[in-house]
Amino acid sequence: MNIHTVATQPFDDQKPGTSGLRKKVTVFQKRNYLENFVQAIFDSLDGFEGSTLVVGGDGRFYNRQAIQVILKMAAANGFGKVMVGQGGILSTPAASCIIRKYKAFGGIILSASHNPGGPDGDFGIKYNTGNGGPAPEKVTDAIFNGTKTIEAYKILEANDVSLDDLGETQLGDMTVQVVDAVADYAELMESLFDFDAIRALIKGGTRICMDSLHAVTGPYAKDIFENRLGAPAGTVQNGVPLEDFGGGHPDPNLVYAHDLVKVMFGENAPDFGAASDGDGDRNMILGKNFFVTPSDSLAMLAANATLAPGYKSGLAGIARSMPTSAAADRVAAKLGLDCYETPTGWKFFGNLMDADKVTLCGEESFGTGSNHVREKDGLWAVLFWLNIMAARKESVEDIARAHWKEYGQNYYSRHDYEEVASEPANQLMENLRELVPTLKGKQFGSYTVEYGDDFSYTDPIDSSVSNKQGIRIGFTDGSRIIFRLSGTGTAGATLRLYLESFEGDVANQGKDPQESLAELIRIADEVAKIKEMTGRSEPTVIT
Ligand code: VG1
Ligand code: CO
Repeated sequence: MNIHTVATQPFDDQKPGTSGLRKKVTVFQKRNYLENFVQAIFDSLDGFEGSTLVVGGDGRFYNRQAIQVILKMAAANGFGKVMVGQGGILSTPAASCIIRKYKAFGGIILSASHNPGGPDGDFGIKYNTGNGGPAPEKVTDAIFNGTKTIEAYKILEANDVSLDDLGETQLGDMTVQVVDAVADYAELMESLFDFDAIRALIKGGTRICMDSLHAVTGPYAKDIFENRLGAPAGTVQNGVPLEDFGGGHPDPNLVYAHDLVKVMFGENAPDFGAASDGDGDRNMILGKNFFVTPSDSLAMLAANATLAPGYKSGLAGIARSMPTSAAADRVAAKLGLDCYETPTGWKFFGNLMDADKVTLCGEESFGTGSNHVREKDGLWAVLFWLNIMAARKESVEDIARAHWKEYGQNYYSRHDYEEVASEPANQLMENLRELVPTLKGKQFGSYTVEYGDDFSYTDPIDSSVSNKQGIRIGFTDGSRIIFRLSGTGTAGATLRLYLESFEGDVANQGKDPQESLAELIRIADEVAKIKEMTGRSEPTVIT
């Protein structure tokens, strides 16, 4: 066996963000850049000798090259086996499923999720622990510290391994097993949802349209919807994963999933539409001419959860990220469940799920999931909705309106100012950090400030503290304005403004959220001077 120890020098920009390390492809192509980070991951781990690592990615440009490096480094560092998805493909939830099912030591997922791909696009890498979930902050901190002092990495000198044929090959002392990327995941879905009822729904004429945005869910969606559930061929559109996502932006929102929006808001629209993101962990749910906000989706899944076989005995609790609307809190209150508020990023849900405190989790950014894996899961949410529609025999819009009638409606919107200059964006946040605690009691139009702070979270299981997780302004009627800087972008800064208000009166529900939230939008600009500081007259993306 020919193991090389290669001398290297640290890079100073390898701090993992909300979801792993994300950089331009050209940065990852720098000599030793990927290798350093992978070695830092391995150096942060104890006791993996001879054990199994799961590896796969969203199929974007550089996925295959990166996997070859990781395989040779895993072999040189002493792993016993790597399970890799066929063609190097694994959606993020499928990777989580495989780590758990085969009790792997952990996994490496190659994805920059919703960020564009291709030679000039983005690439990303993250480590998931043995529970199948994103590494918690103490692990990502250890990895980051490792990248600052690294002096050498270990790699096996060997030929590339074929990733296209199922089965096992040897790489030094390590076994590489190429596994079916879809089968284990699809079986897990069949165990949670009533596939017979969904099949009958589709057979009965309910039309669905699933847009995979040329990203990783294509093969999963085709197998599940078209093969297993009998939906007609063509139900999955943009279903072939491409290295550059066809030049698109694999972000399932009303702006970037424009093909789907055209279909669902066009003439003769299908009954149900959905899209998922680059790595398959997020989802957008649409009805005929109808958009379900992700915060509402979490609340509606929770309220109807017992209709799905996997959740028929009820939920342990619900968790949502801080900027996610409080719609889920209302359901939790009514069902007598605990509800947790965490910082943005799925890694904060892991401890709560492992301790069986929560079953469902969700984020406003089109991410929903449950304890079936330890990642958010796009197709899972789609199947959950179809299961509920089949059980209730109602349309998406009917289900949503009935929900608002019962629980009230949390009007919600997120405004993203993408790729603004970093310095003024940081300044804007600094200004707010000082200003908002002084606003208590202050009147803005019809709103009175109840509190202003920078969200800090203490994990209820391990007591770890995460500070500076977003500026909040809460009003006495429960409305909220939140400001955060994105931790997933790779150019400049992205400012996210989150707005929420509550409407209990059925006559005022279902209106345009931008109109219902207009006063809060104005107050947000008055307080943060967004236009002045960013030089932008309007957001890049409104959802
Ligand atoms: C965004 C979302 C966050 C999500 C994260 C990773 O983070 O807001 O809710 O968990 O992406 O999702 P940020 O820091 O840019 O706001 V994914 O699909 O990229 O794993
Ligand atoms: Co994603």
